Amino acid sequence: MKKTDLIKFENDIATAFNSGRIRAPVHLYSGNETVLIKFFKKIKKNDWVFCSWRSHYQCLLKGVPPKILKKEILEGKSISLCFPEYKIYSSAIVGGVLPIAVGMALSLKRKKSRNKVYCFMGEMTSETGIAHETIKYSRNKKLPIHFIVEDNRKSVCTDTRKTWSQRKLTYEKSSDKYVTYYKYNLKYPHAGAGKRVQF
Ligand SMILES: Cc1ncc(C[n+]2csc(CCOP(=O)(O)OP(=O)(O)O)c2C)c(N)n1
Repeated sequence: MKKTDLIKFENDIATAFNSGRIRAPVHLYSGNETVLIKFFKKIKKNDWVFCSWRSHYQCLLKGVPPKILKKEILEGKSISLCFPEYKIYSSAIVGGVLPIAVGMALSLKRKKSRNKVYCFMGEMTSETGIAHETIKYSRNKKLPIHFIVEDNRKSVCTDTRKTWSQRKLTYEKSSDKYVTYYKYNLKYPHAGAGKRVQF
């Protein structure tokens, strides 16, 4: 899938949301297409991907057909998209997928599988206790998992660095076997597509 396809998909969802055709929250991506396309080149079909409420790009890049994805989103499932047949799972609870992703990695290790888990999270999620514990546990137990911290600087409308009085976030600039960090600029608001929609 190309950068322009990803952007077109999100723009299409934004239009559907703003016209009141989606009666549940949507969290759109923008500005991180190139980095995600490059990252997904190493993710194999049988690897597992775990995401947050913001997961349209990961679903598309993991192989979920755009038509099927759009249907689920129009039905109001954008914040918790799960497609086990494509090995992608998400949760709208901050930190919710992290222990599940670690459990999956532990299971893959016990089964001596060659597959891996990729777990995406926002930078605010990465500062929570559960993120610190799951990353520490995964490193120490040498689990087949990789965490990706996506920094758009905001937790809903709050500046993440101001919240913690911390100029440099814990995983900022991390790039090792277990954690990748990257920064991107979101053109959309935290949720929705800029127009107030009453559910
Ligand atoms: C346990 C829990 N607390 C609060 C929320 C409300 N909430 C949804 S997204 C979010 C901000 C998360 O920011 P970040 O992890 O940086 O991800 P982003 O949305 O910027 O991608 C919050 C507080 C929630 N979904 N779950």
